[in-house]
Amino acid sequence: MARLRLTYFDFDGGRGEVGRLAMHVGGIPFEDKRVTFQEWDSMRDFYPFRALPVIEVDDRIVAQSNSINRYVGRMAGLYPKDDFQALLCDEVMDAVEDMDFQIGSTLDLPPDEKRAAREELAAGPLGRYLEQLQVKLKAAGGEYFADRRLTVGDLKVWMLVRWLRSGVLDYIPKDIVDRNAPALVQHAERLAAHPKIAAYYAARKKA
Ligand SMILES: N[C@@H](CCC(=O)N[C@@H](CS)C(=O)NCC(=O)O)C(=O)O
Repeated sequence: MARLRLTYFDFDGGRGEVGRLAMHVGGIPFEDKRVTFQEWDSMRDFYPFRALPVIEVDDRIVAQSNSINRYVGRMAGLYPKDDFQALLCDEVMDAVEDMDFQIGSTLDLPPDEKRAAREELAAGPLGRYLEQLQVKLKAAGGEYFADRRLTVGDLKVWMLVRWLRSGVLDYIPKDIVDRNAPALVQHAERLAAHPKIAAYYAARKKA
């Protein structure tokens, strides 16, 4: 088996957390390399797209979170084999990526611009995306987004939902998910209770 090393920032969330979590759930051995934002400042220029996450597979380095999610998802048994179910899984991962990009673009704005950009996001596209993700979840059977079982698509949506509900994003109401897409809250609770996911975060708390 190839030697795997996933590099991302040291917090429980974001674009790199899906790949890490998928490998833990699937029992795939890998090196979990976590870097501080300060370290990243001097590393950035050496990385393919000057961004994280990246996965190293033996001596090859590969970027782009959703590509990594599909790759590790296949290894971990968390990516559909059926082409149509895979399409459903990809659709929600890319929809979340749209939102990650839009929210990410506000992170370094000056306070007034940040407020305006986030209020506009919350009043428009974010609510719409959450509602549509809920529609997708219901169409797929209500419990998971594809294949009627846990996939990397579920993990990716969960990361967005957790981020929004954590309240760390000023000017984006922390109840935006609860108001627009309550089924995503139940989905989040379902994932948090998954035995392997719960064990992973319990171990992280103790570490
Ligand atoms: N499309 C890329 C986006 C990657 C990205 O923007 N990563 C952020 C962290 S989530 C990053 O590396 N930020 C640090 C920087 O831009 O210097 C992906 O999906 O992996």
